[in-house]
Amino acid sequence: MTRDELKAEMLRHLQYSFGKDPAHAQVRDWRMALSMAVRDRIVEPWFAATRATYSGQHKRVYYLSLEFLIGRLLEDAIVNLGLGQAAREACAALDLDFEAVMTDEPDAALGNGGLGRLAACFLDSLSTLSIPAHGYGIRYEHGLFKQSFHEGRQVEQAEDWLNQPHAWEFERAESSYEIGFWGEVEEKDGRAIWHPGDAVLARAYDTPVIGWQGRWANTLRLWGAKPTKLFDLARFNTGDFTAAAQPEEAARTISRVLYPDDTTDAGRELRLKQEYFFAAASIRDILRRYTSEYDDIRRLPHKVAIQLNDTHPAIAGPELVRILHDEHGLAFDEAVQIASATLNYTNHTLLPEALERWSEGLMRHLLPRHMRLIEQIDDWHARTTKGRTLSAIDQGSVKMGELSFMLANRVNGVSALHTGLMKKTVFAELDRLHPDRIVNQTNGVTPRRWLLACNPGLSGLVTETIGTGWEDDLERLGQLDPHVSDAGFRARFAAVKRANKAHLSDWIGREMGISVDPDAMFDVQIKRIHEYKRQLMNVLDVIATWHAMRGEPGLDWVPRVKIFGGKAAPGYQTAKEIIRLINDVATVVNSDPAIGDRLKVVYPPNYNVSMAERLIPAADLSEQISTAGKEASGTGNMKFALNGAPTIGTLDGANVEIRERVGAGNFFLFGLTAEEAMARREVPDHAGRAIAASPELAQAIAHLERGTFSPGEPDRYRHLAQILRHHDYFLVCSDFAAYHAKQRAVDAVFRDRDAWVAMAARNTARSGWFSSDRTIRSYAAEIWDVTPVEVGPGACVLAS
Ligand code: GL4
Repeated sequence: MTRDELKAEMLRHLQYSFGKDPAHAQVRDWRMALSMAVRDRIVEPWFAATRATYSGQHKRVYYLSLEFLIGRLLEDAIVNLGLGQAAREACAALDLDFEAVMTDEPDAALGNGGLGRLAACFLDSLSTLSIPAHGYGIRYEHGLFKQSFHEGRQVEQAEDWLNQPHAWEFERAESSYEIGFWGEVEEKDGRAIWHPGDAVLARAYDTPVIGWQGRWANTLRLWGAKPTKLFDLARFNTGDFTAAAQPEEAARTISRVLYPDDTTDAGRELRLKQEYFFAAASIRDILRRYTSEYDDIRRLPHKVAIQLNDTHPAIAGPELVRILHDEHGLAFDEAVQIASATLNYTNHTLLPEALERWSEGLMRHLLPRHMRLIEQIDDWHARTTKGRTLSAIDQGSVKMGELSFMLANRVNGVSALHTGLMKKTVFAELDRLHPDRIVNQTNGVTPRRWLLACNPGLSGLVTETIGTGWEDDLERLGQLDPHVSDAGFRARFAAVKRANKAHLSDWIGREMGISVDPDAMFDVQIKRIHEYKRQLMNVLDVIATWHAMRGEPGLDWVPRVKIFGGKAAPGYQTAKEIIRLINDVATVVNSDPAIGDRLKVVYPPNYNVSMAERLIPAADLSEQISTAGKEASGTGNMKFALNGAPTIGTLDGANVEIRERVGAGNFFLFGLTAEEAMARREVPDHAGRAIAASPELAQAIAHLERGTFSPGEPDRYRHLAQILRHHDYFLVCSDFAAYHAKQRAVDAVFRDRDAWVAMAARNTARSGWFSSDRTIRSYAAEIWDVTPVEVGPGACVLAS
């Protein structure tokens, strides 16, 4: 598509789709016009992919996830379709600022963090690999809350991305399913019939997901909740207008908000309703598609693989058994066998508070038939495995992890370390009963978004050096390795990073009014705020460094900009205190004349996917400092390495594999291992001992207690200090000295510019394995038993 064709399409859409005269069009109108023009190019490959799947009777993958953190879609589509140049030129020809048009798009923030973003990367890779697939989730009206800071404290506001038309979705009013809740189960002629007491409609909204070079497109189908009857006219006519609108309100509530927490079980009836709502609608849709093509329901596992993204969709298991048994009339055992040959479950965390449990009472009340089936599944498992000590029902609650495991063909962890820990801890007993069921699938990230699109400087250099083709074959980055010893290549690599940093400095200056030196080290920690991720240890290092700088202002300090980004779950008080502390420390440090440009703390509010795309290409150092054994994998860690930022990190999650691949010499390792961490917790007063052994740590904590960063309110950080001294479960104190010392080693390498650039470039060259294409190929081979559909080179699939 040429510039002129694209421009003409934009003008056509502006006028005929949106009824706007170019003379009066705003950025938003132009952005919508461009989106439509680009979207038109997706529809054909999308149809063709669907036709090819039907005609070839290919097996399909269904990825069920309560979160899809897809971010902005316009640039993604432009990049995948190779329309970058045409789009830039068309915008220029229309006198539009291309970047302003791109950044006008709201982030679709239908997820909290890594788990949701992983689902989005997987969709991208499934399309790139031409694997027939659907993502299924909820079309939340309000995605993750917007974060702002007031006097350093996090304030949450509702997010409203659907306040304006969403350019990428197609509403499918005809694809609606009635989803029941509550009610009774009737036993009749040996069969169970569930009569729900209430119901809502699940209506489908489809977003095409285009793969690399537009060769294939899959569908992200999100469910919106609607009332079964729109409006209570009788009540309206009596003048009770509020009551008349009540059915609509009650139903809509289900798809209204994303739960803003990815580590604790929200424990609310509404959350369970959301889970059943989307799982049931998805299962219904999957079976409708299957039965439209095939007669024998027993062959379901040959044509369908369902992946449960954590336990949030776990109720899909009992729902599938219910439909096969109650509605299709299969014997119970056979129904369970077919369901468990179809379903797979990914575990994303071992944190006890995040392992979902639902009270048996609530489950029985809301989903009476399912609770009965869960008991039977539990019995079936005990009967068929002789694992009688093991149950998914425990002390009045249903353990969704155990239930998902029992009903799965494969269960996977998301990094080698995490999978090993799953086998050793939470699922030890189940692993013993089913020794082949647990497999590892180390996470990955899409290189289209996380290198090609977000870092044009570096991707340009890569292409100039090794040619194209790496975009969907990321291991080719390995060909860069020999170039790292070439001083010319290193200089260009350094220039790209410098330009990205200058760009970010401008943005920080504009957005936050903080001036930062682009030649300082940009040290970045961006992720949800959580005690186990140890932002607190990072900020203690800032305090210790600041203290040392004040003590010896004459020393030749390596200038650093400490960048933080991330949201805390609204109810997580300790995390919110950490946020406030970072902001308070920033206030003191950034205005300290004794420090000047040598240390700055920057914490832009409302970290999201788009901000990550801005920060990662400009990072020098990647902070991956979780307590070993707690971060299941991490995916940010991969994005940083890919963009040439070495890691300072613990042996946790996928850090272990990153270090193996980039080489121990290109990774700043510190801290206790997972095993050592477990042992350390048993040592009496481990925190006190660590504090006594580290004057820097003792001093930093003393600053908290003295109110150095909370003038006039010395108690503000007493609680954090108490945690450090007496309840340091996440071993901040035990790891602090090693972390602080390793940061000085980082300084030393950074001082040697050439050594640093070589290290950074090796990180890029050796990160190819962390492509989500590799992850998806591995799921396809080891879990789903699907193969990519053959498509012609360079063109969209044949519409045969
Ligand atoms: C998470 C893990 O915490 C994170 O380490 C992992 O990378 C991600 C995707 O597998 O899943 N688990 C939960 S819960 N939220 C996450 O981000």
